[in-house]
Amino acid sequence: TAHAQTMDEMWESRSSGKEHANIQWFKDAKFGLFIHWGLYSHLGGEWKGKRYYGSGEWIMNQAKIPVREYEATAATFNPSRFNADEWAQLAKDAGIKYVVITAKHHEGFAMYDSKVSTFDIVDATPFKQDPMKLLADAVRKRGMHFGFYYSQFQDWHNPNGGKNTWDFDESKKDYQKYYRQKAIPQLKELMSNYGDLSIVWFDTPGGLSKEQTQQFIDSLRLLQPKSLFSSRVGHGLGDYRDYGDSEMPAMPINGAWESIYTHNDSWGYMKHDMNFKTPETIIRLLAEAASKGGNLMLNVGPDGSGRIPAYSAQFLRETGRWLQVNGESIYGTTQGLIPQQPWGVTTSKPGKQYLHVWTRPRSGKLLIPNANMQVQKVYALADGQPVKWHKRGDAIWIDLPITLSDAKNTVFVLEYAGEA
Ligand code: FHN
Repeated sequence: TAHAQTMDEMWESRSSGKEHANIQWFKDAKFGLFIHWGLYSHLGGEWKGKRYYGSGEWIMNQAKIPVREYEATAATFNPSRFNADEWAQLAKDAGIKYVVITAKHHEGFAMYDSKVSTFDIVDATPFKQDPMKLLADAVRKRGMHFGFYYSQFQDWHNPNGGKNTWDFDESKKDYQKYYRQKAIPQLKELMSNYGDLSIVWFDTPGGLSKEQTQQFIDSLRLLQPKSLFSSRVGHGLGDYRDYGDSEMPAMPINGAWESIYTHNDSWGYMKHDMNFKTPETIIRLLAEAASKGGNLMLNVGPDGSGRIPAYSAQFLRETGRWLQVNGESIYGTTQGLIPQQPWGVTTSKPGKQYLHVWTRPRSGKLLIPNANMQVQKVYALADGQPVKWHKRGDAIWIDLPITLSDAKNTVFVLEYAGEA
């Protein structure tokens, strides 16, 4: 009998069927860097002396700033300390494999040289340069993938764009006109003038039926057939599945997917938000996403002067140092065969289980219950030191060293023969 397909079932069937021909790099990548950077970064979560909390990139909406007043802030937006090579090198040092940056967020401001609107960084600011071009080149030069975020429906600057209800009457808006006059022409600019894009990251869909969304996708595909489109294009379409913001699936998920977290609480720069996740948290989120078969895309919010917050830079580098030693247990892995345990998570490569140990049991004995695998050896990934293990019934017991070499996440490799 027919029943409504759940989102999970829909993506399950998609992953067992026809996937995008260029999906494998994404599945292997595991670690992406998201960058929210716009006019909102210049405001930093403050408007007329009042602090706003939550998401800095929503300040125009939160403070109900009229379009004309918001536009005026561009006159003093001058990110003169922006350095594309520094950002790209930081990503590289952090072990990042792909970078996605906001070309236009809900505020409607283009962070690149757009001919479609003068509300862009080249025409409206004293900076007068196109940082996206520099960043795209710097990222690709270092062997990482590059993509653009584009808010395809919400546009608080355009009278026909979604969700500005303080200046415009939502019921009078012509969304089709917005797509025709702004979103599609701008996406075409981004997909024509910035070299090969690995990802186009859509966000908060609206105003299009499923058929119209498919047409929208098809017309853009022609420009960059190899580029992956995120699922937030809407209607269950797109090439890989994005979870909700700061959402990690509870169980392993088949097919290509991504979990999206931000480094502090805001996506866009917010002066008064210091709630940065520690390297330990970042590394464990990364390992957890990999253990369930997906990627982590971690966001940073550079400020209005063009600098990535010091804590983001420091903690990303520390994550990169961990990956230098332990990258084998993350990149190119698939979901763990051993489900999440009280001590941590696991990832897989053929014949190997990587045990990501977060908590050393008091007894020093690590339990893997219901393990049918034919264990051959177990050793620490960092230094290759073998560790003792034994089997009792269905369980494997591993004798951990007195101290774990890395309190954030110590990886042990369990090699096994035959089928698991
Ligand atoms: O509303 C946005 C938000 O500002 C931010 O860009 C996040 C990032 O995933 N996406 C939207 C909400 O899902």
